[in-house]
Amino acid sequence: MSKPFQLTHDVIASENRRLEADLGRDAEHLASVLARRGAVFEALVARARAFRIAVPSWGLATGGTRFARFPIAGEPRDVFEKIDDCHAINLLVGITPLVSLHIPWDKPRDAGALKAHAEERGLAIDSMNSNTFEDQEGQPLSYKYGSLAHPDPAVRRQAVEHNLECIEIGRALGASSLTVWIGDGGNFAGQMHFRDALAAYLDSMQAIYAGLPANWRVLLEHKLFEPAFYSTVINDWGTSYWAAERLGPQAFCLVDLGHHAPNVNIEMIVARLIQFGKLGGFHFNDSKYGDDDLDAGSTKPFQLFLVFNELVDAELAAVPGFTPAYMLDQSHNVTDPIESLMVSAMEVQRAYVQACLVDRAALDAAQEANDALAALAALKAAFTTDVSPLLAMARRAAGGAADPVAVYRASRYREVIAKERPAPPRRGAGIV
Ligand SMILES: [Mn+2]
Repeated sequence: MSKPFQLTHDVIASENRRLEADLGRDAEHLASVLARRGAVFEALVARARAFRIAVPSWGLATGGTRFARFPIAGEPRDVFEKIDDCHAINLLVGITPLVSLHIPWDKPRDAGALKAHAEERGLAIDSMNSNTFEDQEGQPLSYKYGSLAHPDPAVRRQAVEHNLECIEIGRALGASSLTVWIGDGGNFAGQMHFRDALAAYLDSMQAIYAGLPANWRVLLEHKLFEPAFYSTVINDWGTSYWAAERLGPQAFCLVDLGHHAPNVNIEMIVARLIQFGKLGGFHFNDSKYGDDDLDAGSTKPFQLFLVFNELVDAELAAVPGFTPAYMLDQSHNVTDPIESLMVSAMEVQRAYVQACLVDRAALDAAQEANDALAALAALKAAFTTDVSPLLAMARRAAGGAADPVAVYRASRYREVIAKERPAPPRRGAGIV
């Protein structure tokens, strides 16, 4: 069998040459604008290049809604092909060498072979995601009424065992964290005893925590609603923080941007978790109504910038233990998932670089002087700066594409892999 189609640096370089003259002029102009503000273009390129965000294996196939899923040709049929698509993404954007896996869908027959497959492509597995929100074939007990917080200890035990298995698989793959989101909750008032359910969750999580390797983290993901529409067990950051605090120093909170009520001040939640030493990571996406799982930065880019304003502030202040993991968690229903993931990774990187542009001295002075207008102006000056040429230069310097979507489309990657992957993909993995 011939080797699967791969994008190459040669293809990327020839496309980059086409854009070279314009990019050079745009970058020069931006560098002079930044210099007037005391910022150094090359230093920001270095920070942009050092930025890292993980791609979710479950985002590589077309997503779906509660109503339907419309697959596209060439979707990855197994975890090896998912890694191949992640490789293409990382070659083009240069900031996504990490992959988050979802068990059981990504459970490898041979963990060593999968690890080698990823490493050969310059990729590493970062976080293992468990699934107890859907039943699997052959599974003895159902998660219909919950998992880690189920009233029946036998169901809880089964869910704990699954999470411990995720850790074992992850250990063989070189992963470093377990992300736990549960669908447990109630659809009706009175369905669930709030305090008993949370106590059961903590008890189950303690058994999982006990199985963590010493260098691992467990990331607790809260969610206000869905699939349960009246109450959820880990409903908000406060409950998540309470659980992480009780579990111990290897437990942290994960913020999925879509898992809050509309208009909640997420950047403030981020600041609180930083201050309390429990911010473990993010699932980036965007939303207009609920957990829409739209592409990061597509709907509320200012909110994304404000989140990064808090993150960069903590980075500059060298807050002890501040090493959050950045991951995408999206559902791509009407776009090519590879294109959406590339654009989303770049939008998160854009928010990071824009936050790096904030004049912290001016912001501090405005806050000291209670000058609200000047404080907002300091943020807006950074947010309204078009850093696109800087990001393109950073990608180019890393061997990536100045315009990743243009190169991807010119390479006809989707059409070629569609021929190489004729069999229909398995029904998609879960979206959390
Ligand atoms: Mn999530």
